[in-house]
Amino acid sequence: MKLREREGPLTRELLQSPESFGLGRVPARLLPDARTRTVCGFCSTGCGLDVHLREGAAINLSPNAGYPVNLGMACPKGWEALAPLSSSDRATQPLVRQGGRLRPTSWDDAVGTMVQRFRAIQERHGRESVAFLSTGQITTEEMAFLGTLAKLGMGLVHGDGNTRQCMATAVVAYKQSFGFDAPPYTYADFEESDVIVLVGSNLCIAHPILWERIARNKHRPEIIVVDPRRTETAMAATQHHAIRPKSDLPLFGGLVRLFLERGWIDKAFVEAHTSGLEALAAQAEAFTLERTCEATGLSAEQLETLAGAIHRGKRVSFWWTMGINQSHEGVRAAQAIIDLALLTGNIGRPGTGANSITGQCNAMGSRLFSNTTSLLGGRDFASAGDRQEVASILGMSEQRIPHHAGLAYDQIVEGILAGKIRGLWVIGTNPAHSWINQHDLHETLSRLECLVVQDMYTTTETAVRADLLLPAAGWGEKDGTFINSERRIGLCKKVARAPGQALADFHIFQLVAARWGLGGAFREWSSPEAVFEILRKLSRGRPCDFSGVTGYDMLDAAGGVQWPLPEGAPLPERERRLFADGKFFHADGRARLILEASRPVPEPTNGAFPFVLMTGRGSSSQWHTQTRTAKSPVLRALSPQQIYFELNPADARRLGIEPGQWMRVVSRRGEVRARAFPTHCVRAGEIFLPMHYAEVNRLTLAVFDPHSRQPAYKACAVTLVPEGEAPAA
Ligand SMILES: Nc1nc2c(c(=O)[nH]1)N[C@H]1C(S)=C(S)[C@@H](COP(=O)(O)OP(=O)(O)OC[C@H]3O[C@@H](n4cnc5c(=O)[nH]c(N)nc54)[C@H](O)[C@@H]3O)O[C@H]1N2
Ligand SMILES: Nc1nc2c(c(=O)[nH]1)N[C@H]1C(S)=C(S)[C@@H](COP(=O)(O)OP(=O)(O)OC[C@H]3O[C@@H](n4cnc5c(=O)[nH]c(N)nc54)[C@H](O)[C@@H]3O)O[C@H]1N2
Ligand code: SF4
Ligand SMILES: [Mo]
Repeated sequence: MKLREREGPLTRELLQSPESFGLGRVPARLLPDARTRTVCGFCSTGCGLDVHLREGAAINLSPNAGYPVNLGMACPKGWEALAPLSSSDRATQPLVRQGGRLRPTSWDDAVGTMVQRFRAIQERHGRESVAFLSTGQITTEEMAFLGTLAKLGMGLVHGDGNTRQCMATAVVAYKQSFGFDAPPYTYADFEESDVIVLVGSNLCIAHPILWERIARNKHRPEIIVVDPRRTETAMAATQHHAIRPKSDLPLFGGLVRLFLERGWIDKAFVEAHTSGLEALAAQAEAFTLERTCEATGLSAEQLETLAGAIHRGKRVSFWWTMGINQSHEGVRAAQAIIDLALLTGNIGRPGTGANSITGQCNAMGSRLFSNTTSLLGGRDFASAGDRQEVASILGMSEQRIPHHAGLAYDQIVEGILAGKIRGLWVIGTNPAHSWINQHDLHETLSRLECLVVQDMYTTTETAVRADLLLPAAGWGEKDGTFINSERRIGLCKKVARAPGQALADFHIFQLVAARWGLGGAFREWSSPEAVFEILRKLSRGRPCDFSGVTGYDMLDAAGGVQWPLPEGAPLPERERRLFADGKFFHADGRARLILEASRPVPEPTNGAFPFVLMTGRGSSSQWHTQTRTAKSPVLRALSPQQIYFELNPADARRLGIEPGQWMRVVSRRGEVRARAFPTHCVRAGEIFLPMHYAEVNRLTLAVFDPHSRQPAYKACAVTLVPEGEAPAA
């Protein structure tokens, strides 16, 4: 093959190696029954899937019955996980922009060009002028490789992930409250609770198998949903409290005050295991019943019903997702939920917890090992001790490690606008669709001197803007581990051959390292399992210690292992939760009670923009920007193909809007055409648009939580205009 003849030795080796490229050799563990277990590559539930193989290649799959997560169940995306791999728009060879068009080139040329351009930019504008944006959807081994290569090798200072759009709020809330980013629960808690409080979390759509776990609860639980919308989950609940958008902090602050006032707290637990009660009580003063009712729109009776259920519960679990995280005050809202769990002693016991449910298959891996917000292993870039520890484990100089975390996603975008960042490497995320305030972002990306995009497809909104496109293998085409929401490390296996010359991200990082002249520094990073060994070492002694996981075979045999599992600890039980001993990760072992005053929403509605726009997941068959799920005919058949917005039938009647009518949804930043879907799921004055359609983020407002810098995708002001008319001034 001509292209291959032009490749350098490492590239040639990778392109010929059956392990990385083809399926020439079938790992021994796959042979006997022509079926192997892997974990799903979509959501953070982390279901176990059996892949059925013929001659070593996947032909079909079914949910694994023995896996402790999904117990034989899978959602439509899991069942269809193989479909996106064979799509015709797969990136099969590196592409480089020449004369305005992307043209095929060799791996050697592509990686050479990337290295040469990034180096040139760094030489002209300083090390900080090249940054990366990565993802919660590659393996932990790949994330660690990328973060270490970029920051300790290539000297990049700034790098962030799409987890900023997603989990940053929960991370900061946990770090401040518990002393470490540690979701405490295990999925069995869904089955053990007698009261389940779901806040801004639409499990039926976003985590269907976790909803199935609730359905297995034998304690006839009270299921309480706090969500402005009457979602599929709210419909199935026993209580639904439709609060005003972004009034979660007033609500939970109000509950904290009420519980303190009535003495509905677990005094012994609070005294022994928390600090900050006095300051909490002082802050809680402001959250009066009147204010809570006014801010949330709930009546005093509704609040009483909610509070009473939590108070009477013996095992109360609180769960939250994007309704909380994507907010201008998400961190403090999450902490108010944590406060309530701590005050009532609902933590560390079966069926309890202040539990953030994460989003992507490996968001949890990224939280620990992407080397973006925190230094490898959940450490702190600013701590000399932490830097020293990492340097000695990696056998690299401490001087190479930046002394601060670097810019957050929005600051990287600002940096491009300001001309400080001129080169960007985007891996496994599609910001041109998913980032907030899209119009500005598209303009911003066009200012880059060099945009490198590493993706499975050539057609994503971001890939089409690339100067250089690196074709990546996807889930199922490579080995590695994911960490799910309940901290379970699961093994992903290569069951299909990547098309054309596409390479696993792992191997692309190897090529970049070699070409950058770092081959020696990364000699030990020779395979995913070798890197897993390095990660084990990096985890040792940390709260996330999994040094007791001896390797991939153990993960495979055990059905995944939850961290922590220190070396020498007994073989894992099926389920584990944190804080059973009441000891938290702050130096004094105590959890912090943190409450702050609520702030007004940044963009309130007014006469010109009278509707609050919320965005989020639309169906269980659509994944994010749909680069993968839209490739499956089955998933396409299960979800609306045209963009639509939900509005209340009363609003539709008042404005004379017919079901299915095309309307313009207009915000101060832009507009989209979408079809009206009148439904009582949203209240009058509120609108919901699924995030899966490319134009949605034209409308959203670039507002961020000040502590987590997570975008507030779930509230901005819009108006509705019939096609052909101008918005009222
Ligand atoms: N099918 C499918 N599943 C997915 C994904 C997908 O794209 N498709 N993505 C995965 C990822 S990465 C993530 S992060 C998760 C997200 O999972 P979820 O967070 O459950 O999903 P969302 O629809 O974004 O938001 C949840 C709910 O928040 C509500 N909400 C909006 N504003 C507020 C508010 O102010 N307060 C409260 N209490 N609620 C509010 C919305 O009405 C919505 O019902 O899903 C994961 N699972
Ligand atoms: N309006 C609005 N916007 C939102 C949200 C919202 O609720 N409302 N939610 C936000 C949230 S929570 C999230 S998580 C983000 C998600 O936003 P994105 O990360 O932009 O969404 P994805 O479609 O998952 O993009 C993943 C990309 O990686 C590629 N890919 C998949 N697997 C691999 C792989 O193994 N290697 C490589 N190199 N590439 C791969 C896919 O083809 C795709 O292009 O969206 C955010 N945006
Ligand atoms: S619930 Fe999540 S992990 Fe399970 S099959 Fe569906 S997408 Fe995959
Ligand atoms: Mo997410």
